[in-house]
Amino acid sequence: MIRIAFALLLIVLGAPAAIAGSAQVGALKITAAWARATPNGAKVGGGYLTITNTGTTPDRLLGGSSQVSKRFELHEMKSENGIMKMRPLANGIEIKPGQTVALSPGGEHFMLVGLSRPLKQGGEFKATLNFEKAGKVDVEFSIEGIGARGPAAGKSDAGGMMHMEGMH
Ligand SMILES: [Cu+2]
Repeated sequence: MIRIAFALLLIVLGAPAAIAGSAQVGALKITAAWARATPNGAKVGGGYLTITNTGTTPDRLLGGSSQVSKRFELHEMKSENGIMKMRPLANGIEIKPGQTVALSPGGEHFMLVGLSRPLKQGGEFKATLNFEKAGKVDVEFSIEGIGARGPAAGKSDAGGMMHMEGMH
């Protein structure tokens, strides 16, 4: 019984690291990191995620880098004369204490500029986020369909199952 309990404990402790799309640095929790698949030959792609500040001081997402693009820029969408345009966020995005900020299609997003390979649905890539106070943290972005609105449901559950099977 003790051995079984210990094995279960290992699974529970090991699970967070195994979940793609999540990370934590200091008081900042990052979840649902995903990107849209890109057509062959595309030079840019969009990346999205959710950040929650569980701490007592504000922090700021300044930008980052990715394994699959020359630049990993923070952009916002703004309507100008009825036309949606995007532009770089020079000062990043502030996350106040207790606040949850979601980057999403049609809103603030990461722009992968100068893709070194197409983003293929079902794959993933690693990116590093840079926060003003919390510093740097690596996150795995899952790659969803070209028209996806968010990360596929149940993906993290599947990862958990694989983890458990590995214990046998
Ligand atoms: Cu953009």
